Amino acid sequence: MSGHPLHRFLRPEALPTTFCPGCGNGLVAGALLRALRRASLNLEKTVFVAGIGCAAWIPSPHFRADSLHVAHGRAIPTAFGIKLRRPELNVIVIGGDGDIAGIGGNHLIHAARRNADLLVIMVNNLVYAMTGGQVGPTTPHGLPTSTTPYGNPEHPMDVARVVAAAGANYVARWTTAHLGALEKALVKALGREGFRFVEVVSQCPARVGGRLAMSPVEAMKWLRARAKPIGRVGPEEIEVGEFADLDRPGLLKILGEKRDG
Ligand SMILES: Cc1ncc(C[n+]2csc(CCOP(=O)(O)OP(=O)(O)O)c2C)c(N)n1
Ligand SMILES: [Mg+2]
Repeated sequence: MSGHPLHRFLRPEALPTTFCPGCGNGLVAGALLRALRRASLNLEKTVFVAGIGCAAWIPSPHFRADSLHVAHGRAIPTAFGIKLRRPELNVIVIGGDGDIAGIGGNHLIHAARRNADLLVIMVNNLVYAMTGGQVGPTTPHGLPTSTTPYGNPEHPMDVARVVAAAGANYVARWTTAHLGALEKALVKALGREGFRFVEVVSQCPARVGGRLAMSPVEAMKWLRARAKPIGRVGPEEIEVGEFADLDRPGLLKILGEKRDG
């Protein structure tokens, strides 16, 4: 690792990561670190907040930055508390589908509605991976999981569309098989104020791939083949692209204007 341009963002004592071989979390971490470098963001002015789950381990312990690991589902309100107190900091939330859209779903919708000045990155590996691969709010209909061994009888929530409808400034969805587009979306999101949400559909070799006898490479080919542009998506496919791209003032600016005026 030494000498690699991203090395300055990582804590050497935390490497190698504890992620399973072939996990998408390393790809998401790489895309985010490249985006931070491209956006010339100072990590000393950045705070990462994560709840509980495998994806929540992306920032802490790996990133050489201040990070908080908080209660499951509560990363968004904690992060906005930090942003309100220290508006000069970049505050970035990273978590899984269960953390952000399941137990934390109400916080997500209302932070988007308020256009709260946060970047939220949700790694959607389709299940609650850390606890054993249980069905969650984004599990596709029919997918077998540890709690739905005959296939998920429910239908998933389209989280990117929900967040866009709730009022977020910027919303994009890509997969770990679209790292260039993901990095671009993260750079754009880092440059905005207000609520920004980037969903990354990702492979989970341990809890999903194993059950389907699909290797990480096959899973990424599956993601690439299933991803279709917005509005051109079939029932079993993954809609990718930008769902919101607005430049409205964030909540902090509005609160500041009210206070000063
Ligand atoms: C309040 C609370 N409820 C439940 C749990 C158990 N728990 C830990 S991680 C997790 C699921 C995480 O799933 P997700 O957010 O999708 O992350 P992943 O592991 O899939 O990356 C759950 C239910 C907990 N730690 N705290
Ligand atoms: Mg998950």
